[in-house]
Amino acid sequence: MAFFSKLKDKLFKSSSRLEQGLEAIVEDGGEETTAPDPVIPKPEPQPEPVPEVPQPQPEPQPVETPEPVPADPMPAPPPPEAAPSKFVLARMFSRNEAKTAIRRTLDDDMLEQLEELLIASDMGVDTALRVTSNMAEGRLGRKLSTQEIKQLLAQEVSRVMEPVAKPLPIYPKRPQVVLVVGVNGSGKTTTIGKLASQFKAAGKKVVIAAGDTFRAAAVEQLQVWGDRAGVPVLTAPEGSDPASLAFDALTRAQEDGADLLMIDTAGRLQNRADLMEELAKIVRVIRKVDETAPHNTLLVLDATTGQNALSQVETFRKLADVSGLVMTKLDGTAKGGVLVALADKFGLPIHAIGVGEQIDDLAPFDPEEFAAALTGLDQS
Ligand SMILES: Nc1nc2c(ncn2[C@@H]2O[C@H](COP(=O)(O)OP(=O)(O)OP(=O)(O)O)[C@@H](O)[C@H]2O)c(=O)[nH]1
Ligand SMILES: [Mg+2]
Repeated sequence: MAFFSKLKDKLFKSSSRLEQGLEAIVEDGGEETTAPDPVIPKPEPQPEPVPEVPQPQPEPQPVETPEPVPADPMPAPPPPEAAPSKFVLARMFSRNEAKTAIRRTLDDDMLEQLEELLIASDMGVDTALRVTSNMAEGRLGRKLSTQEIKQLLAQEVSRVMEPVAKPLPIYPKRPQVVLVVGVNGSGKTTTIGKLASQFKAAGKKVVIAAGDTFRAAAVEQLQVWGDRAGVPVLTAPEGSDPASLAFDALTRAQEDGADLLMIDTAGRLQNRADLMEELAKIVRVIRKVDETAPHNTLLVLDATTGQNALSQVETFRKLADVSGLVMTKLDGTAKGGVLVALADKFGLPIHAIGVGEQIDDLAPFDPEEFAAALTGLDQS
């Protein structure tokens, strides 16, 4: 299955909520028209080219062309150097839309409804306002179909997400130390297991340190993931000092010539001061072995917590030098919009998204795919 349709499938709850909401908005006050609105002009051209989609796709899709896919369905007239697919797409849309479609005039009422819908999808008030006002720019008074609204929304969402879509950077420094933090149950251990498996498959030598020494079950869980990924897991007795385990793990990773050391941490401590002290101690101690460590501090967030993810970022940025985010549990939640709010508010890199509990359910973050999946836009 093409990755896109998998993501769309998995983001079904988010996309179906938005999709149904958009349909309801257009139908409310819209009317059936046969003549398509001639243009949805966008004042400025698309600034960024579409990034390459890494997954091979079974049939030719417009996203595979090296040229940017037009976000506006009917550019008129298309520039002479536009890719053939642009014309094909534009013709396709004109044909389909020319039949009959319900269109609604974009006015303040409609914009307000769109804002409410986006806020209800956990995009947050500020981001929802910004996105809708960008959608409206130069288009007030135009008649738009649901498909056109979806395209506009997807375009604006991917514009917000584009700058933060960055894979976990790999440095020449070996071993590269990745500290993984996040609240209890956010998916830290699972994400480490998935990442370890992917890096191993890419030929990297990976070591995991089970830094959550508070719960014996946590260590066992990590060992199961380590076995699945074929990666050694260094552990310490329950209740022992996580910082000293991290120290030993880094020393061992150096001796073994490992490329990557991933350090799991506990999500639940008595209070924030404890958590801060523990993370600070881990960092202090590993710096005795390598003063440049940790090279990445990954904050793992659970999408199902919705707006709460925003305050978690604020909290953890005070506790640790967070360098990037992983958003888990995007499958089965209607709160996927929170990722747009996070990107808009903090601008921290989003390295990957978790879309399930299995080892291969961690995907690189692709803004175009995400935007299309979130809005229910059919890209095929
Ligand atoms: N559906 C789904 N479940 C996930 C995903 N990532 C993690 N989980 C599940 O979320 C639960 C908690 O995951 P853990 O990896 O144990 O979370 P943690 O942050 O290590 O938790 P603590 O060690 O208690 O702090 C487990 O049941 C995982 O299977 C995901 O992307 N999708
Ligand atoms: Mg854990």
